[in-house]
Amino acid sequence: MTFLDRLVDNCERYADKVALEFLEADGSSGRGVTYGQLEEAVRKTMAYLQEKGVKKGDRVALQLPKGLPFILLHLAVMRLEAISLPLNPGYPPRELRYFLEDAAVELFFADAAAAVTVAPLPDEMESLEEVVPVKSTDSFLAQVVTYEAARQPLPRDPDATCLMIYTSGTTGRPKGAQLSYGNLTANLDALHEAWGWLAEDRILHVLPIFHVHGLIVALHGALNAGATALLLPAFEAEVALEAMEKEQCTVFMAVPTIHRRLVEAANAGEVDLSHMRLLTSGSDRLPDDLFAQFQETFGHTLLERYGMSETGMLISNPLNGERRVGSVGLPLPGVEARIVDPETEAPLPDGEVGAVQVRGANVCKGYWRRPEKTAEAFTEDGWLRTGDLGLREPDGYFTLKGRSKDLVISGGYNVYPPEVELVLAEHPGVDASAVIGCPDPEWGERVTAVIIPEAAGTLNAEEIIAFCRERLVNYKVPRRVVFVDSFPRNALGKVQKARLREQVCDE
Ligand code: MLC
Repeated sequence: MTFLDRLVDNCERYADKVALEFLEADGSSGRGVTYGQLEEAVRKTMAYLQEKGVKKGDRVALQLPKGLPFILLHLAVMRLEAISLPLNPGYPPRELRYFLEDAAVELFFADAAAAVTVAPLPDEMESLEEVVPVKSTDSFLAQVVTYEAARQPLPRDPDATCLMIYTSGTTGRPKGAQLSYGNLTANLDALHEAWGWLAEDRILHVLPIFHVHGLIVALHGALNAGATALLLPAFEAEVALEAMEKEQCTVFMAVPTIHRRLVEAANAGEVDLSHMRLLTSGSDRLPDDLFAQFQETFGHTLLERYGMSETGMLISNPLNGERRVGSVGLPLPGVEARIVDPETEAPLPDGEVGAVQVRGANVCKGYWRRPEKTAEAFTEDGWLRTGDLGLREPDGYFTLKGRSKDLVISGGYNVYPPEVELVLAEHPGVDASAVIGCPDPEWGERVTAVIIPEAAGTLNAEEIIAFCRERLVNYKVPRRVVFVDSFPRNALGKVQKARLREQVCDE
């Protein structure tokens, strides 16, 4: 049994209940899809994909806006034992190309607006058979309704990969974390229990659906519970607050940047969120001041949890019990977490800061076609090295204390400095660069590029930002550029980023 069995059961059990409602950008009501309609449309989409030749193990990339076609394709791909590869619609051609090539994608669904740019790709890429432009929900549905609903049995192999999420690392190039049916099922079950999901829940969904947070935790979480997801195409604080109230929502999940904007928007007027029962925060550390301000403003205590693309959710503050400020809480059912010495990897006593390692049925089996990266990421006895530092309190709560990996988190998105540094290295005026995160009240961290120019006075910040904009998705583009003559380096010549942050960030 996988989460897909549960979803199909829910579609029968709650056939007439709204599973998804796509709100308009201003929060007004939009298209509703019942559980019964969802199942019918998924089966028709499966038949449509089968006709396109999709088979077990194929990679199907979805670079589509947050809407019904994305969700139908994603579910149908997984039902066919193929692999869903969601992609940020903001990826410029260069980044997109990398993902399609690396994952050896066979079929690519693209937003029609990008279709002209991507149309020639099948001629240039060996594996890619077809690019299918999707114009609108109506045009997509008009196409799939003509198919006879597929009768394919549900996937049975828990170890097969059904979802691939790209994440980066210290070497700069992103790699695909292979999540299996079993991984997702274990994590959905754990969260269902830990957060007390109810079929009566109504979640206001404001996150992008190309990441684990918006896609698995929020969207699948709701469908797994037989609940209703009300999806906004993008986050806008006033709209979200109004929609939560008007729609009498009970659940909301977001990142600290979003929670801060909600607090700021609510301070301007009266908001009653007494109908909410669960508001969670993740993807980045929740600052203590925001935890308190949120409580004061809304009378709700944010439930902070910790996860990553490779694992889904790992550790969470409890639904009932102490939600401890500054802490990410207790390991979820079925998840083991430990703190080890970063050098020797020997377990450390409670209260000592070390490297966080995790193990459990939710943890991915490794990276797509990167056995050496998989071997680096896991210990011999199967613990995943998260790259985060933290400590365990004597009562079992975990607190994160920074990172050993070179990573910047901006507005809940991970930015891997080596990826940005590779782009900067291509600029003819850049001799060397180091990308760091500087603390920022709005974004958590601000991507900052520190550059040694080829010749002093020849470069300006605007030019560098424009260069990056053409080559990187928006959140990776440096928000600040600083020119220096040299970097602090250690004896091996490696840039000391901690020292560089001290020198540059407070300026
Ligand atoms: C948008 N911009 C960002 C940005 N998001 N810049 C830096 N960091 C970000 N996160 C850019 C925009 O392109 C724009 O650039 C400018 O910042 C201001 O835009 P905005 O309108 O204020 O931003 P907005 O579109 O409202 O987006 C902010 C946001 C969004 C917080 C709603 O970033 C967001 O949805 N974040 C959630 C990310 C997420 O879901 N992460 C989950 C990863 S899974 P310009 O130059 O065009 O003006 C994971 C595992 C786990 O980490 O545990 O959850």
